[in-house]
Amino acid sequence: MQTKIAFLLVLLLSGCNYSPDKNTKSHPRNDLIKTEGEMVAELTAPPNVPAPVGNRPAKKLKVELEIVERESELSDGVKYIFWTFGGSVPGSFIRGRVGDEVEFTLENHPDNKLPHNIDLHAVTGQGGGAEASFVAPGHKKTFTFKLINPGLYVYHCATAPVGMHIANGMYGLILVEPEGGLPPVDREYYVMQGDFYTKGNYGDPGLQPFDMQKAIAEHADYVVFNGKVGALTGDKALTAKVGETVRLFVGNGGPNIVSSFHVIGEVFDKVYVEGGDLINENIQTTLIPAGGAAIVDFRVEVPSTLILVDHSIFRAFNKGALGMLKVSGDRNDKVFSGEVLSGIYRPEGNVIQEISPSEPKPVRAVALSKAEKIKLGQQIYDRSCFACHQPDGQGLPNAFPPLAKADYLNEDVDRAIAAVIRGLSGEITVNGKKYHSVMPAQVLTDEETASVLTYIYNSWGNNGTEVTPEMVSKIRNSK
Ligand code: HEC
Ligand SMILES: [Cu+2]
Repeated sequence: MQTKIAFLLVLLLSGCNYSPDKNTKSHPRNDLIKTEGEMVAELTAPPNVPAPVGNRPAKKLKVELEIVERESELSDGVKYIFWTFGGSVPGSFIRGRVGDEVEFTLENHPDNKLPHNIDLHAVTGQGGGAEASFVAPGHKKTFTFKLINPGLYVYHCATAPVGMHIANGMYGLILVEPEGGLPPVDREYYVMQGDFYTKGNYGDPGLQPFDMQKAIAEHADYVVFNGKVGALTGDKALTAKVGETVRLFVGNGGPNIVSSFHVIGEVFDKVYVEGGDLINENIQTTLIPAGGAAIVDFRVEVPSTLILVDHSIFRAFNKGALGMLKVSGDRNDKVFSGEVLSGIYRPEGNVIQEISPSEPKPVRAVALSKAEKIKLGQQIYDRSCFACHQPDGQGLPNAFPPLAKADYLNEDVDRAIAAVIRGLSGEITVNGKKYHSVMPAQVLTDEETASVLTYIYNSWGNNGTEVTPEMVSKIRNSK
């Protein structure tokens, strides 16, 4: 009995884990780290990040960040007045290391209309620097702080009304690397989610003012990565090669919406949870709070187009929270074989599903030009068709027919319009191959249908047909 108690005591004592080493690691006195020399911080616009700190000593780090209020696109054809740190949304990426003494200068461009400031979550001090940096247009303010805690931190404007300044794009990330730097990887990217509130609905063209009521109600019209629908798709997709390690510095500026960050077709080998020291492994989806961040690391093993999404999934396919990472290189059939066999399995029967349409959208007074249709059409394609018909309209063998150089499409425009607005089922032959599947009816306006088809007809070697809303309405009414 006595030996048992003694054994338990030993266990308890060793379980309490007291060791001076551990203690200093979790409570380091980074405020005492001495600096050697000074340097000007490299700042980068998304999706790029400055060079890693490596094993440089702590320094005096000079950061000069300019606030720019400017008009830019929230989506193709949708304009918005963004307020930015450094001209981009999210703002310039700032990278330092523990022990750095930052001399931070915030400049408010003379053409700006409003005062602003900055609250950096990496700062230990009053308001994260908000009071010290409050600056009117045509002025600049300098304050200093020491980077004490390593991690990935959000910064944002904190000028009243705070929500409005953030909603207009005033946020970014500052990375504080640990002593010796983060483990090196082959590629690093900067991705930040944000939600936007406009007077019009998603996709309504023209200059869209901020809508305070929707922001208060948290009814986002747009949820996007890097400030724009499509900022990371098509030719702006991120890239990597098979065998490389990729690190994403992912932030969420909010102002309201929490992100269920996920990459379709990949598993995160490592997640630095909430951007801190805790590393979780083998993660599918990581939660990124508004005003928070995470670092995700993964190795890419096979060629594919990985899709970055907020897995609160309507945001991805209907509000813009979708990006791409194109992985090129050799196949590895052991890791992923692609389709081996396919057949039709349809327990619910062949009924075409229709989503009940919302209120009809107002008809535009002036018809869109062909070029405008193609632009709008590409956006609709990326949102509504691409998941099945694939990025370049190539389709998927035995499942989704191609739209690129498709005889079925090019032969008969009325038939194509009908397929889009009513859906399509039963056997069809496209380019000599038989398909027997179901395409759901697409809930699109006449103009949207005309635009997406015009885009398709004018892409990928198709015959250049221009489809008008009138042609669509004729088919719709001939039911
Ligand atoms: C859920 C998957 C899915 C989505 C989304 C989808 N389609 Fe289809 N589409 C299909 C399938 C499956 C067929 C073949 C149906 C059959 O076998 O009868 C098809 C057939 C077609 C055809 C005729 C065949 C051809 O290759 O020319 C056209 C045109 C077409 N789709 C256009 C579109 C457009 C435009 C959109 C977006 C607005 C879209 N589709 C969205 C699955 C989809
Ligand atoms: Cu501001």
